[in-house]
Amino acid sequence: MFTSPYPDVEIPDLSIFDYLFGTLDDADTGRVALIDPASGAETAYGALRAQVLAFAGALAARGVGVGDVLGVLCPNVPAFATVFHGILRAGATVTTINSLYTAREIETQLRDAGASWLITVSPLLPQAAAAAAALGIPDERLVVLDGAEGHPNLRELLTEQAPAPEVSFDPASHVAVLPYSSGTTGVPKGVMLSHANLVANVEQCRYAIDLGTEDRVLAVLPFFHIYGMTVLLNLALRQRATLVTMPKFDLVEFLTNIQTHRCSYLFIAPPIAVALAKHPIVDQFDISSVRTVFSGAAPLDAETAIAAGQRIHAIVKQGYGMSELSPVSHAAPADPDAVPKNSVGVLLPNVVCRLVDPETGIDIEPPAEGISRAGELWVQGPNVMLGYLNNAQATAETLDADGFLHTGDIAQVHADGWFTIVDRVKELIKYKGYQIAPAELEALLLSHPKVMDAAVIGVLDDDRQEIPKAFVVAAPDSGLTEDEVMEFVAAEVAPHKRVRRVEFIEVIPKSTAGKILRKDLRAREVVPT
Ligand code: 4UW
Repeated sequence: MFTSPYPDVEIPDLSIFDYLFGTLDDADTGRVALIDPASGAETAYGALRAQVLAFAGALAARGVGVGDVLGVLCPNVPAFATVFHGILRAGATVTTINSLYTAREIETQLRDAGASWLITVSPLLPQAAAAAAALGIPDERLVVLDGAEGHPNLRELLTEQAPAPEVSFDPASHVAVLPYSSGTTGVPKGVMLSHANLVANVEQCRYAIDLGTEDRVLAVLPFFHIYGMTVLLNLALRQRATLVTMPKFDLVEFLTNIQTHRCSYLFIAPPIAVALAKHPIVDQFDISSVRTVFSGAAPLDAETAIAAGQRIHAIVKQGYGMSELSPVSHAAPADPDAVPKNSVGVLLPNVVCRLVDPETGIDIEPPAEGISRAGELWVQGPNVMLGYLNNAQATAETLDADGFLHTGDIAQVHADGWFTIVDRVKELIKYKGYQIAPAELEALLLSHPKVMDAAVIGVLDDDRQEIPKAFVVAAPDSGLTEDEVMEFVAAEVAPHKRVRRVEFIEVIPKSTAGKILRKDLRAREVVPT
C-alpha cells in the first residue's frame, strides 16, 4: 500500500454550500469570483452567494428539494455557478450534461438520472426541448437562463427573492452530483458523489495544488466535467481566486483572454499543451501572466510539457483524476522539479493506493530504488464515489469490499513516491480528454440496418492523439462505405464521440462468452501506451 507524503487533513463535515460560502468573510465578499469576458461583467463573491441563495429559494418555492434531480446543460458562463450551487443549496442533486450533446444523448442521461428539471441556455434550447418533451418535462421546469418565451429565466427567478429553504441531509450519504462515466466497462453510468466527496476533494487539493487567492484562473475546461467542476467551480472558489469563464475552446480567444485578464493559472487537457508548445500564434500574445499550467484528463508526454513550459516561461505539471474519485487522487507538488514531467505526481492527503498486477492479483511492492513494475491503480479515500446510480453490479465490479476503487489505469511508482500512468486496461477511450464509451458507439452502430456486428477501440492518429476506430462487419452485398458509417454516427452523437476511422472486417473477435476481445483488435493497431 502506498501513502501520501502529506499528513492527513481534517475534512469538514459540511454541505458543499456551507463549506464554500459559509466561510466567506467580509474581506472576501467584495473579491471578484467570476469574470465573463464576453460582456466584461464581474460577479463578486458576496453577490454570487446572494444569487445562489436566491436561486435555491426560487427552486424551493416550486417544490424542489432533497430527492429531486435537475439536469444542467450549459456551457461555462458565470450563471453556471449560481445554478449549480443553487440546486445543491436547495438540497437537490445536479446531473451535469455535456453542452455539445445531441437531443438523444441528453434524453438518455436525463432519463437514467431520473431528472425532473432541465436548466439550459437559449442556443441549446432546440435539443434541450426535444429531450425534455420526450421525458414529459413541462416548459415551467425547463429553465432557459437567458430567457425564452414560455420558460422561466434566471433574472425572473432571482428577482423573486424567495428565501433559501431550511434543508437537512447527511453530507456523507446525500448525493450532490451525478456526472456520467463509463467506468471500466459498458455504457455511461451516473457516478454518485456526495457532498462529503466534493468537500473532501477540494480540501485535499488545497494542500496539494498551489492555487491562491491572487490567482486568476482561466475556466476553459467545462464545468460539466468533473475536472472543471472540482478544480474550477469548487477549488478556485474555495480559494477565493477569480475565474475567467470561456464557453468553448478557441485558441485565439484563449490567448486573448489570458492577455486581457492577466490569467495566472491554467487548468488544461493535453491538446492545449500541444498548442502552447507548438502553435505559431502563441508568440503574438503577451501571456507572461501565466505562472502554472496544470494538465490532466489524458496523458501528457514529457517532451510537450517541457516545450510548453520553456516557451511560455511557466511551470507545466500534471495531475490524475477520474470521475469516480471526485476526481483528483494524484497531483504534482508545488516544487516543479520534485517529479519528472511525465509524472502525475504524488498521492493527495487522505488517499492511499495499491498497484495490483492484473494477471496475478498480487500487490506490487514499493521499489527500494528506481521505478516499480506496472500494476492496476486502486485508490481508497474520502473522495471515492458512493457508487454507480441504480447499478449495484457495476458498483461491485469497481469498488471492492475494502473501499478501493479499481481505476482500470495501469501505473508505476518511483521509490521517491511519484507515479506515472502508463496504460489503460479498461474499455474507455479518451478524445481530447473527453470520455467515449465503446459500448455506447457499438450499440449505435448495431442499430444501422447494414451493420451486422461492430467493435470500437481507441487508436492513435498521426499526431499521437487517441481517436475511436470502428471495426465493422457489413451486411453481405450492402455496399456500406466508411463514410456512411462515420456520417451515421456523427448525426447521433456529440462531436468528440464521432468515429474517426472505420475498417471493415469479416468477424469481430469474441470470447466464448461473447465478449469482444479488444486486445486482439488492439494487437493489430498503433494503440495508446
Ligand atoms: N494521465 C493519463 C493523466 C490522466 C489520465 C486522467 O473523464 P474522467 O472520469 O475524469 C478525468 C479527470 C481528470 C482530472 C481531474 C482533476 C485534475 O486535477 C486532473 O489533473 C490536473 C485531472 O479525466 O476520466 C478518467 C480517466 O482519464 C484518464 C485515466 O484513464 C482516467 O481513468 N486520465 N488523467 N494525467 N490518463
